[in-house]
Amino acid sequence: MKKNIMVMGRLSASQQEELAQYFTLLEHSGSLDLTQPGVAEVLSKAHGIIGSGLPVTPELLDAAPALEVISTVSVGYDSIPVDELTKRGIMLCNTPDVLTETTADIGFALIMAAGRRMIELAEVVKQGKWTSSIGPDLFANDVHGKTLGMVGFGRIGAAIARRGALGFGMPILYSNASPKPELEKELGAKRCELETLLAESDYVCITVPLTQETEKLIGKHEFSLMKPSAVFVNIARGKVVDEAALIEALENDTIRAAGLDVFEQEPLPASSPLPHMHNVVALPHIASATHETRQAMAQRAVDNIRLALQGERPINVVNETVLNE
Ligand code: 8YV
Repeated sequence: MKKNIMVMGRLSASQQEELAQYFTLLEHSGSLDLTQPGVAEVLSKAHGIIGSGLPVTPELLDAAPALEVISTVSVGYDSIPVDELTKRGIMLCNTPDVLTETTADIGFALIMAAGRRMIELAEVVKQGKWTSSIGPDLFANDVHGKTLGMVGFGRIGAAIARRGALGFGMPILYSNASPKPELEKELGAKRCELETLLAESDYVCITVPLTQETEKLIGKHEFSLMKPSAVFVNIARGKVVDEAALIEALENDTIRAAGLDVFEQEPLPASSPLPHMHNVVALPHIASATHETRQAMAQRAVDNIRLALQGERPINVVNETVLNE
C-alpha cells in the first residue's frame, strides 16, 4: 500500500506527479491547525508532511501516529519542536544550500537600500519632490569600505559577508558560536564578542537561526552599543530582535536605519509603525522568493520526503540521530 503525504501549500504539477508515483497525496490548503475541519483526519493517516512555516505542536504529533517525516520547504525550522520529533523517531528535513545565494542577495540589497536611503530617495522622485538638487539632509552613508558585522556566520551569513568583503572592500567582523577559520582566511573576517561587533560595525546584519538562546538576542542594551550611524539589517527571524526596542532605537536616532525582511509577527500587523518610518526598508519576508529558488527549495523538499519514506537517506536531515534508530 502506498504511504500518505499531507501536502501543505504549493508544489508544481511535475513535483506532485513525481510524488504521486510512489505516494498518495492528501492535499490540505488551510492551516495546520487541529481545530480546522479535516485536519485531524488527514493527520491520522499521514506518513509524511511537506510544507513551509509548519506550526507543529506535540498535540499535532499525537494526532499523527503514523508520521515518519516532516519535510519543511525552508532552511529555518523554528516553528517545529525538533526534540519532540526526535523523541518520537520522526525525521525532520529542511532545504539549506539551495537558497543561500538568493537570500544573501536580499541581505546585501537591504544593506545597500537602507545604507544609501534608496527607498526614501525614490519616494522623493515619485512624489514629485525632486525640485532642486538633493542636499545634505538627504545624504546617505557609504557602504564600500565600511565595517560589516555579521551576527551569525553560517552559510547565508558567509555569503553576505563574501559580497561585502570581495565586492565592496568591507572589513568583516563576526560573532558565532564556533570560529570559522576558512572564512577568516578567505575574507579576512575577524571573530569577536557580540558587544564588540555592535560597537565597531557600521552595518550589523543578523543571520542567526531563531532558538531559545537567540530569542530577543538584540534588545535595548544591544542597540545602545551601536553607532548612531549604524544600519541594522535582519533577514533571519523577527523574534531574534526585541521589536519594540528596535522601533525605539530608530525613533530616537540611537541607530540610523534598518533593513528588515522579517518581523516579530508575520504578516506584519497593520498597526506596526515600522513600514511607515522614513529610515526603515521593510520587505514581506521575501529573501528566498525568486522563481528559481522557491522551485529549487520545493524540489529539495520533495526529494527529501521521497527518500525518507522510501527508507533511504534524505539529502538534508536536521535530527540525524533518528537515522540511527
Ligand atoms: C521562506 C525562510 O520564507 O527558509 C527559510 O527559513 O525563512 C524562507 O526561505 C519560507 O521558508 C517560505 O517558504
